[in-house]
Amino acid sequence: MSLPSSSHAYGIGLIAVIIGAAVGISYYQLYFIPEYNAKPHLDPKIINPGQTTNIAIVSGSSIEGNPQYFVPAKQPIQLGVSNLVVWQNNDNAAHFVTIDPKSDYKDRYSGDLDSPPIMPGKTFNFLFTQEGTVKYYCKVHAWMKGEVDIERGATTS
Ligand SMILES: [Cu+2]
Repeated sequence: MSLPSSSHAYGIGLIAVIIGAAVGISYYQLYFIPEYNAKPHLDPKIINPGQTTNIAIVSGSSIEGNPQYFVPAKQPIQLGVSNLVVWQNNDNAAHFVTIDPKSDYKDRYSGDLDSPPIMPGKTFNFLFTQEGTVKYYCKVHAWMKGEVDIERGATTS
């Protein structure tokens, strides 16, 4: 007498568990994973800073012993103010801007600092969105080294 009804309840319970699991998996795939992988929410001032910071790749940089390569070689920038950096290649050879592999800086918004070849007369932009010290170099001219020091800007919360 009680067996059929308990078996029926068991069946309903099992269906509820299956539906619950399906809902849970769907939530995980549709909402949790995309949210987890999404770019961080940033202060709009960091995404669109008021100023750009210009770094020149000077003429003769492909020759080791040139007086300068990246100018300024050491560049402070402020988040929300000047964190968009533009490298301008003023040399007659192609150059790269690549983060030093020993650096522990990893920009969650912009990804890796690893430019394509920057041709003569061309520029390369990178938006730094976190505090830190970034040492970089040119991967075809290892003597070309530079540094960007990203500091908290006055306007950043
Ligand atoms: Cu180079």
